[in-house]
Amino acid sequence: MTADFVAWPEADAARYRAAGYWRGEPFARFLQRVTGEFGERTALVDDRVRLTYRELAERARRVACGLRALGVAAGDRVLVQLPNRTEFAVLWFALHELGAVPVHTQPGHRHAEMIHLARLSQAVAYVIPDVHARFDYRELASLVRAHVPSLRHVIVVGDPGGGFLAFDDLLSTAPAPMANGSRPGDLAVLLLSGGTTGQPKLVPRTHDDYLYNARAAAEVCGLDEDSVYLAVLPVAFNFTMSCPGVLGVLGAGGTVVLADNPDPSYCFDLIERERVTITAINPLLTPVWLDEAIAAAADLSSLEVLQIGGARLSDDLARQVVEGFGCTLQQVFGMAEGLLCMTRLDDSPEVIGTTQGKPVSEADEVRVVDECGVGVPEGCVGELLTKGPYTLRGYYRATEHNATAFVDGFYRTGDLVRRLPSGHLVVVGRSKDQINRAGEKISAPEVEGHLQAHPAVRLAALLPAPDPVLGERSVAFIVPSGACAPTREDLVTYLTACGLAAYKTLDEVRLLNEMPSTPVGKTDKRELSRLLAGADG
Ligand code: J2J
Repeated sequence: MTADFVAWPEADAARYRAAGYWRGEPFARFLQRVTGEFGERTALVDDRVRLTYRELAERARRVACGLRALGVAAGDRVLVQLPNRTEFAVLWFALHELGAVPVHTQPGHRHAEMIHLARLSQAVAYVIPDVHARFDYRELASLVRAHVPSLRHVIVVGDPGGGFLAFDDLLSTAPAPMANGSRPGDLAVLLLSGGTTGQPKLVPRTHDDYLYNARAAAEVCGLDEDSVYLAVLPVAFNFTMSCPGVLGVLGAGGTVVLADNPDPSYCFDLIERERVTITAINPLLTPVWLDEAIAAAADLSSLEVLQIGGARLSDDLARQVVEGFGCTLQQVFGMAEGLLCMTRLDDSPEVIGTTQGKPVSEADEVRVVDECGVGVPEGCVGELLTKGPYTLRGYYRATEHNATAFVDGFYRTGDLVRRLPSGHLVVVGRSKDQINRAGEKISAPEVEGHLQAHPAVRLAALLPAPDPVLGERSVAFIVPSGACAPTREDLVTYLTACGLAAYKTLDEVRLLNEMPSTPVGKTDKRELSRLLAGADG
């Protein structure tokens, strides 16, 4: 155990090494290796540039040298809030050249999340675009830097404005030899957890475990040098980064095409132009893509695999996808914390259409338990617990939370599943205090904390309600503090002013005179769920 994260017990680690899951290759060496193997092949494509493996490595080296000149050193954490552009990958590998640690954040995060993540990670630098999706990240970065003394540098891809550094200046640094002492068991990346607590948590992933995650996924997906992957969801998302995503494709010698936005007509043009073979979307995008695929003029014949994950895909939509796209559907049930389940490309249509897949590694251990932690019979619903060679053993700097989030080294996923005799899992619900709104995870306690600081709110509780488009919508139950009850608009405006990402919105507000509570005085969310179910029919 280090101060910051919980390492695997040595007995498990030795087993994972002996079995060849962990290969002792830090990401800096991974890049050298794939550059040696695939040097002149195309590694990355975006709307602006195409980079070969060699060019990617050279750029990463230059940026690493530029960062080193700024004083960024091995072990330092760096916040990365970049959209899907080649600079994301160049920066990511530059940080690994240095032995520094990227902290993944989402493009939608605003000052509440970013200040918290900067403080939690004690980041020394923050890398942003100038303007993306009509939002000026330089203003956000000014605010974050003013609140977090550890943040010494803000680096901007694009126009740095006054006072910040230009990523392009780092790129023009003369490359020099680099050596870092990264060990394969060291922290390699901090991912963002979906969250069930008051403040977002960070998931520590090591070189050994994260590379295995990507390689195992790449094997399941049959990737090779001819694979062309279209990154549609944000690359910072674990799904897009390593399931198999950017890292799995680069490991196989394939090409990653980065889409600036998920609009189907734009993405379909990319699929046609780049002869994309595999891509990944979430259930929210699925009907929109399906409509366009049916109507499309674009040639999607190169597409072999369409991965869908992040939220439950309905069996009905799964059937339509298979018919509409004419390629193999792969359901993906994953989590930043580790465990990755995928349907196999040769699973029967029934299995692909109705399950969320099975673990990618034979070393993944899965338990399905009841509320007392006792295993349930096969086929019955229970909470999914898991441990394995790429599932965390503790959140980053979160000793107190870790005491309840794990049991016997197993991570308590908070997902309710049924396990079939084949090992495939069906996700049927959730016991954790989270809303999965269109694949974006909202921690209920985080939003409740903000709502309860509103002067017109005495008590607040956030719950999911089924929604035909979003999958789940967020419903806030509010007990007002006085006669003047706040409206939904008041509260949404307030949450925005608090600096929360826009997806943590309230789709509906219901007023109550009193909050139902449990015998120990906690909000009774079961009762609120019953209320919701009753009212919804
Ligand atoms: C139901 N719920 C799902 C699915 C995730 C691949 C794919 C997704 C994520 C991800 C990821 C689901 N059906 N198919 O990291 O590598 C819900 C579960 C899970 C939580 C994790 C990947 N796929 N979920 O979504 O860390 O509740 O990762 O525990 O954002 O999403 O969320 P997140």
